[in-house]
Amino acid sequence: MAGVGKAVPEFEDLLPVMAEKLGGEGLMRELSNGFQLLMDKEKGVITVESLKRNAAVLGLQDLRHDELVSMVEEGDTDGDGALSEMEFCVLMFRLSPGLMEESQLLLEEILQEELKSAAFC
Ligand SMILES: [Ca+2]
Repeated sequence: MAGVGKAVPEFEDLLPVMAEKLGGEGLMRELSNGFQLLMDKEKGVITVESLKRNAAVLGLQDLRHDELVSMVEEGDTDGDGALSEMEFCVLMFRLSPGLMEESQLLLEEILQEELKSAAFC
């Protein structure tokens, strides 16, 4: 998978393994933990600044500022300049081509769960 998902190379190999080990719900929990680690505690979303502050936690401290910016831009589907938890999870899946290919069913299961829980918001 050369040249794919350069922004966060560590996740490419981890996600499919984690998905296999943890199942859909467990993986979602791990992604949620990752989100908590990276988010701006006051705003409850991931911003470029919060990414920069917390990237070292996930071993991403070597990412340049413009890479962090493009990571946020890439995942920011509603265009508010920050990543919500859902946007973050979707981005992680998109950055993990292996997971996308191998775990379509898993992803569907997760999205269905998300839709269910989103209905309560
Ligand atoms: Ca957003």
